Amino acid sequence: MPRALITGITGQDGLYLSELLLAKGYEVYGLIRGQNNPKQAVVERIVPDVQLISGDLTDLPSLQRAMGEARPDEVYNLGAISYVAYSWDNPAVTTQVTGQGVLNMLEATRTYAGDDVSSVRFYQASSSEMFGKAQEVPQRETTLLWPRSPYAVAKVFGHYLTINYRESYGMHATCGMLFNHESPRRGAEFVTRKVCMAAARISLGLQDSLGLGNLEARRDWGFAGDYVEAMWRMLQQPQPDNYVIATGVTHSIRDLLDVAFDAVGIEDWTPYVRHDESQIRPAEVDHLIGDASKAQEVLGWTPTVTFEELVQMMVAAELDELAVTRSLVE
Ligand code: NDP
Ligand code: GDR
Repeated sequence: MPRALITGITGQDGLYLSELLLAKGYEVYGLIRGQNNPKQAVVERIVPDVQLISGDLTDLPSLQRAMGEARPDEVYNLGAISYVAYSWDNPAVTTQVTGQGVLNMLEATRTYAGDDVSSVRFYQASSSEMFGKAQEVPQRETTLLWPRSPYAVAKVFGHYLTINYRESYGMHATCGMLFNHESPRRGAEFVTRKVCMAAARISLGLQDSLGLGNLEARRDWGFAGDYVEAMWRMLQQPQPDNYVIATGVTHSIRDLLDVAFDAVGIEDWTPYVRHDESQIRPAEVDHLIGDASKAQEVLGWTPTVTFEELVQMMVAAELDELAVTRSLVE
């Protein structure tokens, strides 16, 4: 039975990846931080077969202990401070977790693997945010990186360090350069979930309005379930490499509002949406759109969920959850 260690187990991708690996017969270990993490209960409910190990990406000894306990064949480093806006307000802690945390995980993996360093396969969650001020459209694996936030700078550090450990030590260390991927499990701070929650609540009279920042921002949005499949396929390759994972289609926040409000029967969302200046970022990323043709050729990977299907799925999940909450209250 193959064994996997996942950092970021309580996050969106950690949950989907756990489900995928468990279904494939893996023994799955998840790193969980904090002395009483409130999300532990969520992990235990959704993926009860995952074995949780206490540890923190900023604490190398805890990671070394986790490696010894999990004895993994594959390590998926998904843990990070992942909210871009937060990284301007908290640049030092973002650098420590999202940047230095990668160094800690690479070191823990390398020293655990010992002489047979390529026997443990390593996945690093790199990001399309690294392309930032895009130097080429669409972006591919070779596009020059130009990060635009402390988060993206930390991701660039982790990306190049992963490549460096591959080249220096012969580690089977792979970078997935993933564009935005969403789902009903997306954190409520991210714009897709925020809009879908608000559309559902407004349609039921539970909320009056929704404050948003830049409505012209565009993203290449896919479904998280598809993207964790790509992560797994990357680690099944004989050689480590870098792969862009994307849909190749972009939409604006306005398009997101159109689909989400349409899904609840509201044709015109403009009376409900107000400008929230606090959501404007010190620097925005440009035209991010990914070219995943390498992943398609080498991994046989293609996205299966369209933008419209994704947003409709997320709104439907919000409505279901609100119906459950209401039935409990009544
Ligand atoms: P989430 O924000 O949902 O999850 C982040 C995870 O990191 C959580 O489990 C969190 O734990 C954990 N974490 C935070 N700080 C620490 C720490 N100090 N030590 C250990 N774990 C920590 O992210 P996603 O699931 O959406 O993304 C997974 C990875 O992929 C992240 O690295 C993200 O940056 C990257 N990425 C995501 C994309 C996306 O569109 N979703 C696109 C490209 C890259 P806790 O619950 O305790 O806070
Ligand atoms: P992003 O996701 O920064 O792309 O990072 P987010 O959903 O936060 O923002 C997307 C775009 O929407 C605009 N926007 C708003 N965003 C939020 N969160 N809240 C608002 O009210 C709002 N109004 C407008 C933003 O300006 C931005 O342009 C995600 C994360 O998962 C990263 O970890 C990951 O690396 C990248 O995707 C790829």
